[in-house]
Amino acid sequence: MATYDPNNIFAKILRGELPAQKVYEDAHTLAFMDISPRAPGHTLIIPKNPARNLLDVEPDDLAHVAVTSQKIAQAVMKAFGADGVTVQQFNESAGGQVVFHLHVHVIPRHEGVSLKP
Ligand code: DGP
Repeated sequence: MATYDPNNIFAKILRGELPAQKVYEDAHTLAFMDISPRAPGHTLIIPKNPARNLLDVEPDDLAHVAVTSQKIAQAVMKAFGADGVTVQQFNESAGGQVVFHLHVHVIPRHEGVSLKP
C-alpha cells in the first residue's frame, strides 16, 4: 500500500488551505459536506491525524471517527427528516477510494429514493 500523502485534498481542508462546509469539529475529527452529494445532507467524517484509509488508521483514531459518524448520522436523520442513513467507507483505488485520507460517508436516505450515482 502507498504511504500517506500530506498533500491530499482532505489534509488541505484540515490545514485550512482549502475551503469546506464544516458541520462538526472536535479534538480528533472533522465533519464537512461532500462536494458531490449523493443525496442532500451527504457528510464526510475524517480523523485529524493522518491515515490513508481503514488499513492503516490507528485504533484510537478509528474509534473517534466511529463515534463522530454516529453523532452525524443521528444529526442528519433529524435535520433532513430521513427514514434511514447509509454509511460507506472505501479503501484503495480498487475499493473505490478517490481521496486518500480516511473518510466515512454518512448519507441521509428517504424511503423509495435512490442515491445519485
Ligand atoms: P471516495 O474517496 O471514493 O470515498 O470519494 C471521495 C469523496 O470526497 C467524494 O464523495 C467527493 C468528495 N470530495 C472530493 N473532493 C472534495 C473536496 O474538495 N471537498 C469536499 N467537501 N468533498 C470532496
